[in-house]
Amino acid sequence: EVHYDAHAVEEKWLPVWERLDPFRADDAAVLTGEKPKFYGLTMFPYPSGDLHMGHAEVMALHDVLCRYKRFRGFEVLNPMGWDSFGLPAENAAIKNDEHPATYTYANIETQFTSFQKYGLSFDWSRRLHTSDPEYYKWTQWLFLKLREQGLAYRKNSPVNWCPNDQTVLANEQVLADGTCERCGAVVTKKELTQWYFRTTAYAQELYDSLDDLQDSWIAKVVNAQRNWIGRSEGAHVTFDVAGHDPIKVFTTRPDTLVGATFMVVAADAKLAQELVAPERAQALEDYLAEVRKSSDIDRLATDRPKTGIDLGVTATNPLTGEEIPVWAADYVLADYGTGAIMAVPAHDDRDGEFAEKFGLPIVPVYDAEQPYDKAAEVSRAIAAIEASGHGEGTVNFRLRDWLLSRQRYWGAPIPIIHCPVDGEVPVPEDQLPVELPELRGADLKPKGTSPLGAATEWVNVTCPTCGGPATRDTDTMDTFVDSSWYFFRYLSPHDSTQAFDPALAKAWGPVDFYLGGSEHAVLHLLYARFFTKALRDMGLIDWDEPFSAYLSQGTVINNGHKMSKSLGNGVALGAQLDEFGVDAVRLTLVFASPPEDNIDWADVSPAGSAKFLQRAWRLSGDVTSAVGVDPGTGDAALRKVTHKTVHEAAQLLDTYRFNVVVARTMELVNATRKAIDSGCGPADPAVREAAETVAILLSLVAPYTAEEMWERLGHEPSVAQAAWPTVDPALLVEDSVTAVVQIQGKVRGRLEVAPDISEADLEAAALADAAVVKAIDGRAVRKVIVRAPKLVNIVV
Ligand code: ANZ
Repeated sequence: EVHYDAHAVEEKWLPVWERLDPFRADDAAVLTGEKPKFYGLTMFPYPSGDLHMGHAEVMALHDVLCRYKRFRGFEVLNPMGWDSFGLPAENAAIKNDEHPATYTYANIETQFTSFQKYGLSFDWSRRLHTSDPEYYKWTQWLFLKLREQGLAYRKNSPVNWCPNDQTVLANEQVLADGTCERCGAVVTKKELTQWYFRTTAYAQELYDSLDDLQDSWIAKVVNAQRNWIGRSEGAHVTFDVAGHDPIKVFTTRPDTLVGATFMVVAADAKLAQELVAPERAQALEDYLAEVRKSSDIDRLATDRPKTGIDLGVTATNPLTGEEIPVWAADYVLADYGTGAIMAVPAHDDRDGEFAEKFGLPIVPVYDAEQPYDKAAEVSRAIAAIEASGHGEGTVNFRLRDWLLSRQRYWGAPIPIIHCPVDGEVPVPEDQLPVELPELRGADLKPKGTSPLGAATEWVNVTCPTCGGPATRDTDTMDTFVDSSWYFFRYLSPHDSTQAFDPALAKAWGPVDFYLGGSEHAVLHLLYARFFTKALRDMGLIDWDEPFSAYLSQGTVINNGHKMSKSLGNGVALGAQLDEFGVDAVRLTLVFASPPEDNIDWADVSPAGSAKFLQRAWRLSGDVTSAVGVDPGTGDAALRKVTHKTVHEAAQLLDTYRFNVVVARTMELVNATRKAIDSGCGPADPAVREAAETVAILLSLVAPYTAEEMWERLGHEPSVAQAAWPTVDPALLVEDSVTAVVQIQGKVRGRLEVAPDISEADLEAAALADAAVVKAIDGRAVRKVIVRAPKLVNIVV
């Protein structure tokens, strides 16, 4: 028996595939409508190190679907590139004392080689890197377009500041425990002038259109998006203050207005400074110094002792007319709602604790023990408040604008020039890209201002408007900006005249299936959705959502734990590939579990996968060595298994149950082996049909083995270009089904019957069955209920 050498097979087919290039996506076929399109996208990697087990998993899973869609007649676009700007490269570069570009592009080459060896069906002609000037030129262009629309602006505000990375962080990059997503340091606040994207302009639509994604996106991600956007219905209510503008609050419980016995303003909101009585100003100052030390998460924690100070002013409760004190505290956040609340200590826990601590009055509005129709009462309260002219019903979102400025080097420069005369001036389009200055040998260590400030020649420019001396903006963009639109750039990655071709976007968009890690479930997806809606409103595309279907894969773990250096349980992808071969590793990852579940590497067997692949491969040898032997007549039982497998595989693939497809393929291999060894023999045409089907199904997961089988079966490469097997419906019909016979509701017998048996025949067969006769035991049959072909119910 010839042994199948995985590594030799890999080396044999790689150059063939490169020559055949079967995965290049044909724009013309889609533009003309000649073929239906399928745009499959999987998240592109950061070029930090070589590919790892997580990449291997997501890429293997995604490849199954893309290869399948190609078989089904779709023109498939499956591109890959690198998210190559950002902190990981910059930090590694600082550590190794080299330029981020050196590190980045060396890693990209390493990863590219690994990707190729891994046998994925990417269209490499569309490869892109977000750190290439030909890419970030258009990132900068998009920034300017958004600014033109009023969707990019600068403001001075307290920002999340990582004292370790010395950089600003978006809210999304601060973990639930108030630490930096990247380095774990406790995040503090700092006042800075920063660039923002106005994501809040789309809050309502970003929230509402989740309804349309409900069925095609994995549920937990839809929920994560909903929670992040955080839609609350309620009312704005205004409270008059003598000698001052009224205080406006956002409340979800306008029905409790009569119980609002005091107000609380965020201690760090401007409003607190404006309201405070002169004799309380110093107290506020002292309190504020304390508040600045704590994170938003701490401030909102319910179990935290309440702190605050009386601002020495009062406001009028518009419903009771009573004068109520106004306090400042840290449990009210400056940038949520209006930064001020009406406190209802009887019905809100935090207000309650605050009132107890400071001896403020507590007035119940209703008896919490009694039934209370909250929704109705809220509507009624809103109507009353509106009638009184003290406010109106409103919707509030937790979503904040997206802070995109970074004081780091390795990112796309913000294409703005600051002129003492003309203010903010956009870099003219024909001067894009604003290329990063090389800064060789410069100190990139974070200092709180951008290292680009040191590039004097680069910074000092003439103002495009007045020609006077001006300076470039020295901040770079958050890398999430780069990845918010990369799926557009894949459509024409080398187009030097535009970010993307609207005709191609119309033809290929939106992305039909997106697979990626759940760590990007909130941020990246939300930002890509925001960009898409903004581009639509600029008239550049005609669709509303970027990703029609979204799935996040599970994690590859080991011995029940996330792979980590400290646990020493990491599994190196390279070593696995060396030991078992690409196909065995891919098959193991796809077979291990449904795509969304974690895979414990301790529970799977790449050696078992390799063995199975050998078994499958041997079928092709048996078929060809049988040439010259008398052909059979087409073993009916095997043909049925084959056709049923293809039929089921299609349904399973359409619903992403890739692991079950592998299981069915294994069953088909077993059935074929049995037919060869102890059935119709290898020369029977049914065996060839089965072996060819195995090759096609296997090509979704184990392309090398499949290609090798396909060749041995006498076909030209590539199996990826083969036709998907046509299912003969006649072969799907079951020969028999099991009918259950019940007596007094208890199962007393089972019969194998024809699926189209008549009710009368089934009844007769049931009453004649020996087990049933015995169970009836001579009693009179009073009634027989027949549901052909599955059930007979006998009452005695
Ligand atoms: C009075 C009231 C009575 C409230 C009651 C709640 C219960 P969500 O659902 O998260 O939107 N609030 C408003 N602005 C705030 C801020 N900047 N910082 C902290 N808390 C703030 O929550 C809205 C509710 O949270 C609002 O409704 C307000 O308290 C509080 F029995 O008003 B409520």
